[in-house]
Amino acid sequence: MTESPMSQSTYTIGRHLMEQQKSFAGSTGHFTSLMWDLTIAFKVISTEVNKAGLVDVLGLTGETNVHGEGVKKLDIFAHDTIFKCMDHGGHLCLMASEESPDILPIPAKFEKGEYILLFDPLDGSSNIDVNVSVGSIFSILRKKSEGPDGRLEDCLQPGTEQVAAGYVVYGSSTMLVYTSGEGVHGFTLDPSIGEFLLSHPNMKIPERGSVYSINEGNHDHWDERTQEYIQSLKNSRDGNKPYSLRYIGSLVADFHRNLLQGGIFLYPANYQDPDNPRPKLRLLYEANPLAFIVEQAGGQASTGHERIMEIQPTSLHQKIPLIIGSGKDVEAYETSLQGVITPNTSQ
Ligand code: P6P
Repeated sequence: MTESPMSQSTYTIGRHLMEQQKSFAGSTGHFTSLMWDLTIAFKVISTEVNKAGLVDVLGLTGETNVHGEGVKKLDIFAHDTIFKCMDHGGHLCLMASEESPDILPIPAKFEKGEYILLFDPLDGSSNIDVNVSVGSIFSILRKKSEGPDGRLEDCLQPGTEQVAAGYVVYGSSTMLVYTSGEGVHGFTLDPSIGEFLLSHPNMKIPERGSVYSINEGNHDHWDERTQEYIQSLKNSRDGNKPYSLRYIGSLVADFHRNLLQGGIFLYPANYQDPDNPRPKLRLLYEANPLAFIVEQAGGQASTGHERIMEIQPTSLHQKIPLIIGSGKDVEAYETSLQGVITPNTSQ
């Protein structure tokens, strides 16, 4: 059925979720209302992020606000907002947050469900003070353990077990991008009506980009093959222009740009110190959800040696090298690493 322009512009995420629910035989509606509850949390966070710069101007000292309430750091505010929006819906049996050292059980007074929510409530939050885009990232798994309460083992599932994953980028506009295995879809928040409207259906990443995203300041910490690969991007080849460096330092913003325009994001480990390779990005809260999205969009996500989504997690805050983006670019990097014996890089 061809969507009329009017129906396209009012194609809300709620309508999208209901239509997707119909396509899943035997669906109970739990996933739909879980996702709906998440969108509420993201709208609340978007409002706070977008007025963050006014904390001082409005006399909000950062200690107490006009209502006498403590003005929390935004990443703690985002964590608390997601937890409070998600703890009572009866769809989750457990949560885990990048901001919390341990698993987050559902309060005993609430009904429990079959899903687990892993989230990075506000990635790149240090960028807020300089008005750079930040983001929330989420990953949804299905409980595998016995009994009503989720357990740590339910969080430590490979990325291939994800039921859904997504991110919200709080930038010039607030945009939610998610997949439930049926392609990648982008919804832009219309603050005038408080609705996420479908703006980017069936997103696909170009198979090769012309942009690379990496913190060049870490150059001396990379292994030689990575140094050689990055150098090769700076040289024109096959008559093509050199790649451009675009690095915002906010994972969701860098990933989102590359998803739309093509390119490769790299956060290798520090191989110059084999005893302390120090990867930075987290497997459960960053690498796996973005890997699900990029693969559904036709791209790839790797440590440089193995597919991110096939890694068996060993701890909640495990860190991992992340090479993610256009498939041809990720493959070119993996090829450049052939023969490099690197230490076990996940911590
Ligand atoms: P660096 C932000 O602090 C973050 O976790 C990601 O959003 C971002 O990609 C990365 O760290 C930037 O790290 O070492 O380049 O500042």
